[in-house]
Amino acid sequence: MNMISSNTAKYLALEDQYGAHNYHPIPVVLNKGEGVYLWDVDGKKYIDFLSGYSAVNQGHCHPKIINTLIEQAQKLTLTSRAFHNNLLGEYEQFITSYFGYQKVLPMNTGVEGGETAIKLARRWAYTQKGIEENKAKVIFAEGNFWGRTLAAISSSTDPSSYHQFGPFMPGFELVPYNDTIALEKAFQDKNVCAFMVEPIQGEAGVVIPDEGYLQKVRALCTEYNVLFIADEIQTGLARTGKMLACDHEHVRPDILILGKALSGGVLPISAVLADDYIMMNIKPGEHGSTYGGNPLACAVAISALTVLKEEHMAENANSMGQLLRDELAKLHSPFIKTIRGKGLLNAIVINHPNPEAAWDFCLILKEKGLLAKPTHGDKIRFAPPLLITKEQIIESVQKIEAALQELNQVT
Ligand code: IF1
Repeated sequence: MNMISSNTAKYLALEDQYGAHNYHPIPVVLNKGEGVYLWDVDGKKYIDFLSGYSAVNQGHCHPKIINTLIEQAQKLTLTSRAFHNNLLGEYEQFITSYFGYQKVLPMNTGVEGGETAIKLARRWAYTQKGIEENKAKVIFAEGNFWGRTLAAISSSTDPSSYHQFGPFMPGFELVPYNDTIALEKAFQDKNVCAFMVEPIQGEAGVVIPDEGYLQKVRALCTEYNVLFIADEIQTGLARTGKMLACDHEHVRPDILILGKALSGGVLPISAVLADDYIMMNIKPGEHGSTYGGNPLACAVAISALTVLKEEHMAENANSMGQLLRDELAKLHSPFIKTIRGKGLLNAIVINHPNPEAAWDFCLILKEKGLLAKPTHGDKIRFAPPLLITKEQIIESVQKIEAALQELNQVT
């Protein structure tokens, strides 16, 4: 089932010997990407159903984004924030008007965006809400994932994220996801300053809350003067069929965190957006990062955001996602327990006595020319780039169907 060429094995051996073993990747070595396609070192072609965990929404090596990267890279890549550069202000104006916020704080990785949002919330708590210093609390939802830093894992309910990395960040509390009764109860504590939540939980296996959940979160945050922080790092940027997943319920978070596809998969770019009453409480020299707001990132982000709208990727994600779910349902496979998703953020839950079945299924999919990877055991994320066509969806489902027929024989 899982044939690995000697060429591929050579690359795997290098990583095994010289690299930390902090991942367990699908055994494929890729060296070229274009649109929805990836190629491995043996020239085999694949359809990408992971999209770099939603960092490659615009498709691999999108020509407009790559041309922007090349052009800017030959001019100026980094000034640090010790000085100004000609692109930061233009980018800040572009992205704040694109999403409708007064200010943006540019960072690099998604988790830095999360850390920044929490620092902004705590600072607002002490300077505006009047919470006693070092007493501010932030509420998170069970099943959340917002990165790998010590603060991020301090809010995690997944032992593989936090086990043996303690001690943990104080002032973080948890409520069940999709439960506004528990959330309102937590808001009775006057020291609560923010609720940080993913509109759809990605890592948990594409967990979609009830219709109206986000509207209730918005109303409760307003009622109790608690900041609504939306982590749209994975769900944002057209992935769920709207520019933001919050747009499905027409809610506006107080703090919006973006990352991943903000660069189209070209380099790490994140952004935290908020209005002045939140953003202006951090004074010069109190937060930042070496690469935050670098001119190369500014140019690439403008291009990546422009492409999303120019190529109507949210609309395509909406229609292609519905087609994918409909075609998967038609398979009536006994091995698929659940099909769920919004736009092109989807997952199937594998129904099989063998706990390794989802992994084995992804190995068979690889042989059929489709790349996906399980999350949390039995769930497999199906999240191709947002420019996927109807023909490519049909081709993908044919590969999935063939793999399902083979699953029976191998596990
Ligand atoms: C890994 C998971 C996905 C995220 C949300 C913040 C971040 C992420 C909703 C942090 C990052 C990545 C991290 C990467 C794999 C991937 C992932 F499986 F880990 F959980 F997508 F679901 N908020 N998710 O999904 O952004 O700092 O990584 O730029 O750590 O293995 P980052």
